[in-house]
Order: sequence, then structure tokens, then C-alpha cells
Amino acid sequence: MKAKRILRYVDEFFRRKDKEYEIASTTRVRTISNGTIHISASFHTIETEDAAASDDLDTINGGEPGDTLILRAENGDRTAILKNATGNLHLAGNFYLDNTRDTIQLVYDGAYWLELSRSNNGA
Ligand SMILES: [Ca+2]
Repeated sequence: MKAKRILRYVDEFFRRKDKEYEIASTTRVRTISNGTIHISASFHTIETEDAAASDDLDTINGGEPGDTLILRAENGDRTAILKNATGNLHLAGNFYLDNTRDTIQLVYDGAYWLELSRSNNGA
């Protein structure tokens, strides 16, 4: 491959990476709708439906078996409640994302999102 062609290839590679990053950051927030969100990345922040003070999250759509997902509250004034065994979440009990520093990590087994860990980092 000639140097010019390699440079063009490298340039295109980074242009695509920049675009992916741009898409990832603008679509990070997921707003709960009828207890459900649809994910497209491994990290999302959660907003309640109609900015309610609290809202249940029962079902997470999207993902492939083996995918891991980290969720965080989008706004500390509103609480997303991840419900255990209501939809497709199986957790060590319900989890309240009531602070933008709280996190929960899940893995998808093809049918359910299973809890790996949670951190109640903010009151
Ligand atoms: Ca908390």
C-alpha cells in the first residue's frame, strides 16, 4: 500500500471513530416509557417518564447475550427504580438510582439482565 493510501485509510478510520463517539454521547440518556428502555450502548443514564419524581424500570430491550451494561441516574432530583423480577431484570432486590453517582452493572444472558454489582455512591 502506498503511503498516501495508508494515510487516507487512517484518516477515514479516525473520522468514523469521532462519529461513533458523537453518536454515543448524544444518545446516552434513556427515558423510561411504560417501564421500559431500549439500549444501544454499554453505558446509559436513566430519566423518569415525564420527569416524574420516581418511575419504575422493569424491562431493558436491546443487547446481545454476554453484553454488559452500566446504568446511572440522569438527574439526582428524580429516582429510577430498577425492579427485580418484574420484567426482564433479575437483581439482588430493587435498586434506587436516586443520585447521579449511583451505578448498577448488569449482564445479559439472552433472556434476562442479571445484576453483577451495584454501588450506592450518593445519598
Ligand atoms: Ca443513592
